[in-house]
Amino acid sequence: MRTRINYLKIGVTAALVLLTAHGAGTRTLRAIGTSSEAREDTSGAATLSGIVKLEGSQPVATRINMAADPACLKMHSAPVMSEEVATGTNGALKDAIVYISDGLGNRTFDPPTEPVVFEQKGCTYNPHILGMRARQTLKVANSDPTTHNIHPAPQNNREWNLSQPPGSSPIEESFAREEIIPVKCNVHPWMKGYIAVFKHPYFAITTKDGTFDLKNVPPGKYTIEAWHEKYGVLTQKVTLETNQTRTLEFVFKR
Ligand SMILES: [Cu+2]
Repeated sequence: MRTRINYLKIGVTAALVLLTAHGAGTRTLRAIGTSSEAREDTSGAATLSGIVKLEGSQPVATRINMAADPACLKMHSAPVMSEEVATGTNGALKDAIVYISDGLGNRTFDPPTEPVVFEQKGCTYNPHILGMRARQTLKVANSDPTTHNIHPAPQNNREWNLSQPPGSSPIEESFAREEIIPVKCNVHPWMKGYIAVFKHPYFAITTKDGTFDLKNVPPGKYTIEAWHEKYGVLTQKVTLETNQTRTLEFVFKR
């Protein structure tokens, strides 16, 4: 009985720690742009915003079967759907990454000192796609009462593969180079996510309304890419004048 109470205590403490960590992470994600803006010279900077859409009949989300791990299954009262393709109204596409792929020249950008948090929660990744900067600290948190094995599979960075039992403190790692890295869990085959690493702050991940905003972009000629895990990459070239606000639309086809 005593052991059980201790386990409960550990569980509650761990949950509180992770809640705190997650809260901090959420704030960090919002703060990335702000802290970078503060450091960079933003006079004359332009804004590039727009929307990513999926044209054609809208895909039906597939249901994830978590029966292989009862601890995962127990955490959900409603069906859990795959996040591979998620759309909003009028074909708005969620979880596309829009970023400057060329045109920044030899400008360099210091990574934010705040970490980003990639959380394993309900045996899924939260967020499904995490954006971060090269050399920024990544904290991988396990909020579940089951063991996960986080395994990013990069092409251009060091690969690692770590087991994380319930109640463990967050794993701290970082990636040195730009890359969109697939992440999987070796315990739960349905767990799939991505960590997108950039050496500059000009990237955005679309929410359910499909929109993106790249703020404080120095005037110049750029190649902008929109990436989606299922539909690939679309590219557009754009010239941004001083203080200009431009909009772009990216349309993936099924
Ligand atoms: Cu897992």
